[in-house]
Amino acid sequence: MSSETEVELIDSFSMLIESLKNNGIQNIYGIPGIPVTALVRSWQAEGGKYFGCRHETNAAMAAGVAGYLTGVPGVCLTTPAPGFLNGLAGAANATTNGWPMILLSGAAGRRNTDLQQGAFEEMDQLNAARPHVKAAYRINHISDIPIGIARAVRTAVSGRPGAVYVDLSHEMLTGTMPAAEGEKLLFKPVDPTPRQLPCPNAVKRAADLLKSAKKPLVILGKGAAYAQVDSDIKALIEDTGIPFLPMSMAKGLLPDNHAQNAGAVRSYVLPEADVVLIVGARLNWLLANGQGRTWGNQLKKFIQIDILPQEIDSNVPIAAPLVGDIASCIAALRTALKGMPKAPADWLAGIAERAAASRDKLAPTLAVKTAPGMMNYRNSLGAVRDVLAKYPNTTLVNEGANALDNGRMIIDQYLPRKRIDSGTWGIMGIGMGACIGAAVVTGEPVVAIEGDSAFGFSGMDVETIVRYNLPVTVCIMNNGGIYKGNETNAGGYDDPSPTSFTPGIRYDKMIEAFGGVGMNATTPEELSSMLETAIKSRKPTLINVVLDPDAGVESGRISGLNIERKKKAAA
Ligand code: FYN
Ligand code: ADP
Ligand code: MG
Repeated sequence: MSSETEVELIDSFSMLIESLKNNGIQNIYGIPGIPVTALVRSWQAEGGKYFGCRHETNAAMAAGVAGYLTGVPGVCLTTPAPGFLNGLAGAANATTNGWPMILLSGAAGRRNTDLQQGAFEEMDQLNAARPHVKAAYRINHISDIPIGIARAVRTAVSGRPGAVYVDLSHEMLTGTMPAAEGEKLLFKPVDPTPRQLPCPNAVKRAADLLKSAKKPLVILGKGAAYAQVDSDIKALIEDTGIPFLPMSMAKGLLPDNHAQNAGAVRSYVLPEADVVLIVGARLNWLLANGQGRTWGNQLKKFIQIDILPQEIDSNVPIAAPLVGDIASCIAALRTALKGMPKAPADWLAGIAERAAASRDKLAPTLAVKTAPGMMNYRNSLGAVRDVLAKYPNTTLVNEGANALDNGRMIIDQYLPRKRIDSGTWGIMGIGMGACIGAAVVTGEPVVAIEGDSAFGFSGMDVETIVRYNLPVTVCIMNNGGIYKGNETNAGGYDDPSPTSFTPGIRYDKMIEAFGGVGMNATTPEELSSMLETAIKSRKPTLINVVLDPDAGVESGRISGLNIERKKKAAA
């Protein structure tokens, strides 16, 4: 006869769920399957919100965007092997963009995996993830879950944010322990995103340099938007009277119609400026690596605010590095600049005059009339711009080549963190994931301006948008191809060209199949009224925007990065 008494157990699912909640995680994006299906059910049963997507990359993109917008890591949960690899693409994108997210994945048993014995969905995921994320951890035992999740969150949000991969080993997922012992291990981490104060000497050096400038310029990057110190950044810029140039996702940190915005004269201010204060932006390809013709072929005196010490001097020498978190650096700099005279008035006046001329030049191209079904990027996006100006709370998601470049130039932003785009890598495939993440965390309307090619990478997740009834309007800029829709096969035979799609696709029928609202716009007037109806309705809507197949240019504004075939050289 046994004299055993029963002990209450806690399982790994409960430990994971409680640990995520202790770290402020409210939403999970993913796709269930072996071995994590029951984990997802349990998460919902315990009151967690779950957004089931149709492709893991889109779920991971949603998580990355949610992390960017809130500062709390977005969480994506995948199944092993290919599911994990699909999610890893989104995690890598989040890391490259400096966005906090956590990719959790179920994994096959370690015994089989490490001996390569061929388990179901066997893959060495930890090592596959490592080069593409800020850190990769594996939790092997149920008792390590609280520390493992806290470690993942702290790594994702502190310093330069990024994605963290957490391998949920089979051994851990099947584990249990006495409930009383497990509960004792659960904890809420203290201050996961600590302030990192800049050194006073560095602040003085930066302030002195800025005071000496004749033609100062501030460049705002998405790090500045992420930092959520909008009013301090605005005050620094307005108090000093220095013109600012927003990187694409920093548009709206100060409104695009601000008198000091130099965005419409980018190619004038970059070479002209003498001292450039960079706030949360990198001197990568998007800023011509800080050198060359874009910068007037001269080394600028750069002041760079960044939380990552090794970002400094990554491309060109930085005269005044200011390493710390943006909130602390801006506060310290404002104190050090107290009483500084405003930036020279002729510099600002020259910029304002040229910017007005650029805007005046652009305006008539936005109002051009075209035959029905023959819109171009200018008049279609001009219509979008005018509608969105009435709904500044709307998040704009924007990807493509011409759709991206024209969208960035034409559509004004009025509020911070309301523009999400192809980002640091300049990639396609962010679209529906970004819409889902933004709609979930903001609760406000989202409008996606998608190249028809760009949309293809994530299009199936329109169904997710419909299923969760998210207030998303997707506009497909449909010219029937990549860059253009009218290219012919260079070989002269019958197959389509590499950049062509089926002509005349009705993408609006796709969302109708899922139960959403489809619309087909052939003129700017139609587009304008359909878009406004869609935003107001908050119903999942897709507008097929019919463009001239000849609209667009190869590679958009970055055609210089493309490689052409070379057959002849000057003798
Ligand atoms: C900007 N501009 C304007 C305005 N805003 N003119 C009038 N009115 C307004 N409101 C002008 C601006 O001064 C530039 O002209 C031009 O419009 C374009 O502005 P942008 O986009 O700021 O400048 P540019 O040179 O294109 O910017 C470089 C860049 C950017 C690399 C930062 O192109 C970018 O973010 N690209 C991402 C591309 C990408 O990821 N593509 C996806 C892959 S496509 P000038 O001053 O005359 O130059 C795969 O093939
Ligand atoms: P953009 O593409 O808009 O130019 P990047 O993503 O290249 O912007 O640069 C953002 C920079 O901001 C990164 O170098 C990152 O380390 C930095 N950063 C992000 N958050 C903070 C923060 N809170 N404090 C300081 N720097 C930050
Ligand atoms: Mg196209």
